[in-house]
Amino acid sequence: MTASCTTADRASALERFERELQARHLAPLWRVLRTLTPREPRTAAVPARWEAAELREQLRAAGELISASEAERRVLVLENPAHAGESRITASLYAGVQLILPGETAPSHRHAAAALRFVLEGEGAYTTVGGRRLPMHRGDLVITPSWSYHEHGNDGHEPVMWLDGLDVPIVNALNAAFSEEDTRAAEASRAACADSPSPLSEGMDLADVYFPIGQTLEALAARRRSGRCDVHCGARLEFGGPTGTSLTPTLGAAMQLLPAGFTGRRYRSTDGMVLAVLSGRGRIEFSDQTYPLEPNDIVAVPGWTWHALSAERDLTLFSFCDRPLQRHLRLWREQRA
Ligand code: GTQ
Repeated sequence: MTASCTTADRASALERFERELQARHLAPLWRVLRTLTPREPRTAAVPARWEAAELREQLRAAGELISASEAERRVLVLENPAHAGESRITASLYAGVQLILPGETAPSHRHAAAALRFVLEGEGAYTTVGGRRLPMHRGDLVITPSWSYHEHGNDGHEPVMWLDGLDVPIVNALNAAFSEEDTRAAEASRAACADSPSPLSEGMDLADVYFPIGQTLEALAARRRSGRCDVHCGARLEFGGPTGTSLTPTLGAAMQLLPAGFTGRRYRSTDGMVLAVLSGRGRIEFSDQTYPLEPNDIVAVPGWTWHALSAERDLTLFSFCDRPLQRHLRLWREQRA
């Protein structure tokens, strides 16, 4: 009797104590310990897919309703359903799809966030990085490293669409975001073509920022011929500098080929990932749902989420992720079923 009274008294005293702590900007760790240091990652982000036809339709509508000069960048941000309003597709990655119409330009600027562009559709656009104009064809990958000036334009006759991947959530979590407009003459007027000898900004090498699709597919075909086909991810190549450095300190990217009939085993890793289908047909299976994969579909694969890939027809997938940062921090882990 006495003991239970004491227990109840103590419980209410503790409750009162915890309420009083709040006013002093103190908090009891014993209430949040498992949230702060979970047994394993528990991401709020959920798997999601954006179907190519629907994306294209919404972008077309955006093209009619807002000009590139009004928008500055005409982009539809891909938001994870569990993170509405937060401009993130996974906990740590930003993704958007940008549309640039013939004759439009998106003015030169730079920001602390690093970016990559993977071209989904249309001919005739370019991105200028560090003073060098890089033509963009479907499947090309263009990197704009942190704090490098970049501008986009479309000299062609068709709308051009690409996937933007940025490390914005990481940079913002670190409260290290800066940006500025390019106050010098427009980059485009000075920019030379990629195949002219005009140098890039100091410390930048063309091979580090520009990955034309032809060379990517050649390398992938060679990987496939070599017979090195992983049971989880098929023939997979990570983009990187010539010396094996990662694409950017935060973001990595890869192209992978799953041969027709491939059924991958389940896999998960701590990095978040965004997939874009270059060609072919297949599907991605999560624990609760399966999405078909068709050209230009985009899928969010949150970190530490089981998934398995399979191909009906030779399936070529582009992806980007925050694996380089996690590796550098020695946090990266993977698990293979
Ligand atoms: O093209 O510079 O999707 O600054 C988001 C922020 C694209 C860009 C985005 C950007 C850009």
